[in-house]
Amino acid sequence: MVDYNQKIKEFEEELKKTKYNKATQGHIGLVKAKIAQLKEKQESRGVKKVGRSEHGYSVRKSGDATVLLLGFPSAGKSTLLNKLTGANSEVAAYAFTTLTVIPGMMEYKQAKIQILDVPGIVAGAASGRGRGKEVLAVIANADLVLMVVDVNYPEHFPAILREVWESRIRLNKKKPEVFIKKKAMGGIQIGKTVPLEIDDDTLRKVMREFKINSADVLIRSPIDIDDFIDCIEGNKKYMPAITCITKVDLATAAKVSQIKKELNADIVISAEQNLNLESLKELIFQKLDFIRIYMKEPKKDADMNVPMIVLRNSSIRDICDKLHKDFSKKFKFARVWGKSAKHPGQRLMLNHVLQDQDILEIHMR
Ligand SMILES: Nc1nc2c(ncn2[C@@H]2O[C@H](COP(=O)(O)OP(=O)(O)OP(=O)(O)O)[C@@H](O)[C@H]2O)c(=O)[nH]1
Ligand SMILES: [Mg+2]
Repeated sequence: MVDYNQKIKEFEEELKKTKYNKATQGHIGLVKAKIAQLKEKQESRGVKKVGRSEHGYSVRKSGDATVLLLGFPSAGKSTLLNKLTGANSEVAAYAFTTLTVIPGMMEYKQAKIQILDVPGIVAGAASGRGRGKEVLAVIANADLVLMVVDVNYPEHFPAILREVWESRIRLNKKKPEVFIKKKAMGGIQIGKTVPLEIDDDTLRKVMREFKINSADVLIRSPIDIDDFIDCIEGNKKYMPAITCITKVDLATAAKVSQIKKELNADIVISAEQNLNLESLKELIFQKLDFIRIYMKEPKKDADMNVPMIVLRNSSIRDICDKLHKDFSKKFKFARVWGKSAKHPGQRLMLNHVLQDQDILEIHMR
């Protein structure tokens, strides 16, 4: 059997030795493409061996959005969950106290936000250490990742980022606008609407490494080589994240602000001492990027007191699914007033994307 790990290591060593510049970028692109492919192969072999059935926790999503707490063992995730939601997840001074997914519900500004406490992850989690694979798989179903870092272990932070990256998740990054249309022949044509660091030659080399020899490529975002490989593979998930440093009661103010700067963290808290927990709630609310939709019944005025809280870019279908499990089956059409409507009361169908403060009237069969 091929030792993918060994090969990946060799290529990574080579990357470390190569300085990035105009002359080497083609080679770097190629090596990165090779690493990406080896990792995919390694991943698919792992799945075969373990069997899908053993994979993953089953968590039912509920509420208006789901936030996942991610951090090393003993970082303070369960303590934080309990404080934010009034849940009762076991807290203890030893590692791996939490062994499964513990949900809690945080109510804030009329939004119901589900928070999931999961086992701690460690370096190597993405390739199966601890319950890492299962934990990281839960992220894919969340709407926001809250990374929890113990102020006394800042070195855990880059390790978490690495595991998340390995799990095909890209944090705080919009999906790059790159469109690749494969063709049977004709070579690789590249169109760009923005100036790029990488040259066309490198892009072509990388694509050929992925066995794409003919394609029309349109690039509308300022991407780097890693972004481009992500776009070719097309299996990455892009989602928002918050970096939170906790247990700041255990460090001096000077140390806290130094670590905050080093990690470029969003907020510092102490769950135990109730420090900055309200600000954290507000930050979670902001990051989730909710919009408000007012429901209206035919021939009646809209209820402007209690909006439905949904994530930005929600469609009429998302609202229907939230109201009742078979609303979208019985759906006939909808009328919309507000920013997303071309004219007041526009007649629209399930795929229409709503905007903040739209008024929605659903007509059923
Ligand atoms: N001083 C201080 N201690 C804290 C704080 N938050 C948590 N702790 C302590 O840190 C230890 C670990 O806390 P947990 O909440 O169980 O940590 P966890 O991240 O859920 O750990 P695992 O479930 O093992 O992954 C416990 O002894 C907590 O009392 C805090 O803000 N300040
Ligand atoms: Mg825990």
